[in-house]
Amino acid sequence: MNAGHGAASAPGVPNTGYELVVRNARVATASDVFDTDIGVIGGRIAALARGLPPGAREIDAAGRWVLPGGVDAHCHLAQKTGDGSVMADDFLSGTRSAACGGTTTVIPFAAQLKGESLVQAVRDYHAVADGQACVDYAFHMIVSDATPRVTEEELPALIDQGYTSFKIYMTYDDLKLDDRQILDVLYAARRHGAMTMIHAESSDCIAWLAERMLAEGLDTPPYHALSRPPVAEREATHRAISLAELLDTPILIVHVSGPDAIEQIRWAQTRGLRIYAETCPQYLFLTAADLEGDLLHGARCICSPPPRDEAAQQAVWNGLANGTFQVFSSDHAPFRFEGAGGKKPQGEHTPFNHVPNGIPGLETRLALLFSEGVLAGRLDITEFVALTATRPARLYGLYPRKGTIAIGADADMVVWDTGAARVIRNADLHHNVDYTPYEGRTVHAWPAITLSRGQVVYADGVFQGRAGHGRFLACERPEPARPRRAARRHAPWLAALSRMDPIAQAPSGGKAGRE
Ligand code: DUC
Ligand code: ZN
Ligand code: ZN
Repeated sequence: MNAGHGAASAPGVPNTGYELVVRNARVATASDVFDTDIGVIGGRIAALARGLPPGAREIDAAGRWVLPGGVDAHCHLAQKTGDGSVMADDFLSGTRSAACGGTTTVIPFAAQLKGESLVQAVRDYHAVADGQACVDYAFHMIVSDATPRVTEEELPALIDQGYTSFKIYMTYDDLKLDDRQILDVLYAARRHGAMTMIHAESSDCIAWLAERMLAEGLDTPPYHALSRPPVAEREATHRAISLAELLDTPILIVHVSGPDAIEQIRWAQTRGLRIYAETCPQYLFLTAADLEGDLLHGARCICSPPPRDEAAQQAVWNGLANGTFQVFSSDHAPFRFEGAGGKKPQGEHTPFNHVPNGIPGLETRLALLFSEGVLAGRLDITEFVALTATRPARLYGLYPRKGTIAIGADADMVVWDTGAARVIRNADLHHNVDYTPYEGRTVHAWPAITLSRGQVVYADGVFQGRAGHGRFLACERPEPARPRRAARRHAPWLAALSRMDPIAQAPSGGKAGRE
């Protein structure tokens, strides 16, 4: 396994070729646990063996867990909004916060506003990202205007260039697509091999309830949750699954909040459909009660779908443990509580429907799950790695470069301190948000050292990275986004489309998504 060749050594250090050796590591991947030293050359893992010769730099893990750096496949940084709100984190502060929480790859969203070109949206997003990031990054896209030009020209070209996933919305007037438009987007995903992420909440159910609540003066944060009940999420989840089944196209349902949607997803998975699902810390550690309090206190925890109740938290834990969920992301959507552009555009009496949706969580995602999942005995360490690094990398075309500890992978790794209690305090975090929903919560795991391509970006409680270290990652077409093919037997309507549909025609095992 020792691939020690090539690199120059620092003055006075024997030339073993390793620019870095992480010694005495207890490594977990998505499938295995083993004790090893890790040799790094050129920012990549070059050797996994005990007793490696000295490297130019050495880190002694002293038997602690060394895990793949986190891949946060759902976070919002410097994203354009249409309502005057301003994301508190740009690529510098967001990726700094990520590094300090053990995340070494982020995938935020290049958002298309209605009427805008998707290509231009991606170009604009590069302008705010490139040169700023402290860890590596890829882009999802948000498709809010599914015109023929977008689905037939822009999406295929962008997918070819490494933007191989996009999110669509079933709610929010400025973002939502109707079912016909969703089918257009899914068909493009099918033809070109991309992964579609879906925000599944029923726009009309929510609007109907919210209008009536607001007319009655019921406009405080708890009504945000009451206007977006589980049934609205369940209905949209089922509809999204049905649209995906119609076109035999894999989808990933993002930020799933509780048992109603989980049951739909499990049902679809049991039917053999390629339906993937993501959940987030807010559905394990918050409830709708966190939206209560004086005036806008609860606006800090306004996000969509909203956090539910303790029974829903348990259902989400069960879904993590039984494989219903493939991904655990932060859905970091950072808005400051105080000040312009933040949670209170109309002051202390801002109605809930004017509070920007989203909560911060990039830096706390891994520690919360490690502590309450692994250390509390709810998840195996391998499952933790799969949920937070390996599967998101696979689902979005970054594996095996990202998301694992293996020869040839980027040397993105985290040495973990476990055992000691640590109280989460916003004052200790590195994002640009003036609160954390997890203030005062105790965790028993926290990164000791974060390495991005072999460079220390966080150690001993101190950010040690720099803007511009992070590189843009062009994504491959994800294998999990391939249609099931066998479904053709059960979907003769797709066979009828086959003259237009290269996937339906290609022999089994053929290349997905190439026209
Ligand atoms: N959806 C997200 O994915 N993030 C924040 C708010 C939302 O509605
Ligand atoms: Zn969403
Ligand atoms: Zn989000």
